[in-house]
Amino acid sequence: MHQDDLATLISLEVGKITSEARGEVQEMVDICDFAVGLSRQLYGRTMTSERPGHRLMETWHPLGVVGVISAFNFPAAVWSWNTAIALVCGDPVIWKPSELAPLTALAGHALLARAVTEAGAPADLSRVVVGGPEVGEALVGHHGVALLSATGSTRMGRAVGPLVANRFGRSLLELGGNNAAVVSGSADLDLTTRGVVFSAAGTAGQRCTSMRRVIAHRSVVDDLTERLASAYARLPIGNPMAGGTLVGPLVNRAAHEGMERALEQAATEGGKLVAGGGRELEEAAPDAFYVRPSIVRMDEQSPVVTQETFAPLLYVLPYDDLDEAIALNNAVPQGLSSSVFTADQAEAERFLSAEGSDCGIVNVNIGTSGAEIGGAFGGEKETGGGRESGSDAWRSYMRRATNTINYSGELPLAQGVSFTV
Ligand code: UN1
Repeated sequence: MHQDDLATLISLEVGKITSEARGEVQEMVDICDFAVGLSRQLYGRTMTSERPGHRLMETWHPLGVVGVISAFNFPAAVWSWNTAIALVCGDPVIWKPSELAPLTALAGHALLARAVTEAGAPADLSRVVVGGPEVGEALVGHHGVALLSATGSTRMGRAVGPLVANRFGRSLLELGGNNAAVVSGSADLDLTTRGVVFSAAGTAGQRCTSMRRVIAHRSVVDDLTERLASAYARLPIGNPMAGGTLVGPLVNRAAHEGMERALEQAATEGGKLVAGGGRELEEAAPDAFYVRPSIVRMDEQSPVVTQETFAPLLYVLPYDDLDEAIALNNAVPQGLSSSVFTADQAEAERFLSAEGSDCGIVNVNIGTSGAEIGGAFGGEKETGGGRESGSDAWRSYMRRATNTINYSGELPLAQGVSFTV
């Protein structure tokens, strides 16, 4: 096992704290286990034929080469979700990792290459190509790439999606999120505070599933904000590989600038800073961008709140009734993850129902991040619509053939059509 070595590389390259970096490697291990079992469960259906002496069924075949473009924030897990499933579906994989995490990519890929050799499979089943946008463009434009699975910003997805569609390739997009928790008046505020802090400040707010909005009932919004602000003030920030640290650095200067810009915009839109707001450890580590996770109270969902800022910046808004909270949850362009914290089962069920959250991930009494690999992962609207990882996400990596087999010796036509020559 190389869990600790890979986790160290992830911490070094992207600043993830050790526990989360190990968790990411665990996600790799889990999806590999899942894929091995899945390899015996790529089921097709058998349907009753309307014609006597006929059988109707579907079979699933490998789709072809899968191109994977992954982001810096999950430099090992997202590749693994795609690759483990693609390989058991019979598809070779070409991977373009983030330019910010090439070492994790080379190490992860070397482990796979070893496993491929040990299994006696063709060495070219999997390739990693480290490089800039030109590598991504080559995958996007190449007719030989049957499925392009791309994780990153909505801007990237907006560019990639039409290009792949134009050559009738398939794309699987996992783009931005703007994930909210609705906190009802009946919620357990202690549990809620812990859930929100992990999702909003954990990973320095750099997961697609990071919580960016709390929509809290007016009866609890002040109490909750105070609890969150006090938890934020106690967050240990620093070297991600030092024991006890909960918040490492942002990935780079641009991420810090993005957070600063959003904080300024929030202030002009009426936001009130209640926690954080500044850079930390600047003297000790001038090239690293440590920030104190921030909370901004807003009276309403102003434009800055509807944008995804990839940093630990949480907006807290009040609501008066659940319909309004659901409307606010859904009134953003992104649709990845969401949660409701409540002790009221009817409220939870409403949030989960078709009239509830419009996201691909909808949770009750846990935060928006930290999904298990067993479920399908992805979201709607500007999140791109793709589903990766568990459940039946494998179907995107295969092509389906519908087969009709006639063993009747006659030639009856479907729909009762008569055509005799
Ligand atoms: C991502 O941020 O791109 O649900 C993936 C989670 C992780 C995966 C996040 N299991 O937060």
